[in-house]
Amino acid sequence: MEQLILDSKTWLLVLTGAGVSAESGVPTFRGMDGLWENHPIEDVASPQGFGKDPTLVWRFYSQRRAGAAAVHPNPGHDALVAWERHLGDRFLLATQNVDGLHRRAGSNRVVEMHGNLFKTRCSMCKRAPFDDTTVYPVGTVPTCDACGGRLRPHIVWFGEYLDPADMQRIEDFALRGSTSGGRFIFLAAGTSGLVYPAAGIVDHVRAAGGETWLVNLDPAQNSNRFENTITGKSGEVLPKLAKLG
Ligand code: BV8
Ligand code: ZN
Repeated sequence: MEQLILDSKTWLLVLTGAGVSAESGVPTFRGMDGLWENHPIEDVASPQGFGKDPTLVWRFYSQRRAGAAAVHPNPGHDALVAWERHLGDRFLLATQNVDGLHRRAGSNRVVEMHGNLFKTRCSMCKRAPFDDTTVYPVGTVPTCDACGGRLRPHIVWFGEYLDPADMQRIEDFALRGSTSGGRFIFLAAGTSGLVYPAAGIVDHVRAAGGETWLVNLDPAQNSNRFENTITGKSGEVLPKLAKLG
């Protein structure tokens, strides 16, 4: 397999998707073929869905919260921790995953673009999102003890904007990497390249002259926009892919 040389000249931006957590036992989105208990994912991961049936949405997220708490990081997560430790502030991990496994594995330089299953916020008042591991009983919708409004998962749903600060952090890193005079590399792993704006990062990197790599089990929607594509399981490929120089 080709090797990714990570040395003192390398700047590396990594994007991960559900495929990186698949070997930990977390179901992927396309693996659920966009359905959950025969509900289209947009019905349980959108503000409209939450407005229509908050009990169903909380059942979906409580189930995934319990599921994510019961699994562990896999060697793919561990490899990314090693790369961060080697590259320091010339490494940044942007993840679409909400399962919290990157942080549990030891990643610190992480942008959780789509939120986190273990955070809850009020859908009504400006109370800050808070850590929450509660698996709420089926049929209940938790309410805010400050304003009585419905609580919601601190997740970016379809049709909702990502946190501008998160996107800014990714863009700033890509700008520094691409103007560093070193080698700026973007590697996406375990993502079907369907969901924007995450799926568009590869285009920004190419426009900035960066090198692009994709590690995925199947061809992704945006595979053809990557210069280097490695087909395989991230838990097997990532630990062997990098040569730390
Ligand atoms: C936004 C939180 C502005 C929920 C998620 C039409 C065209 C283009 C865009 C749009 C459009 N219509 C609407 C949009 C915008 C929409 C979008 O992109 N829709 C797509 C579906 C077309 N995007 C948005 O709404 C975003 N916001 O655009 O705001 C705006 C505002 C108002 C109106 C319009 C626009 C918000 C997107 C965030 C949505 N929230 N997650 C939750 O998690 O419950 S997205 C959700 O999908 C997850 O975060 C997930 O991570 C993400 C993407 O999926 P993947 O991670 O890629 O996972 P997937 O299962 O798809 O693929 C796994 C891959 O891994 C597979 O390819 C498989 O082969 C591979 N694999 C499997 N096992 C392994 C493996 N690879 C390696 N190793 C293995 N072992
Ligand atoms: Zn409130």
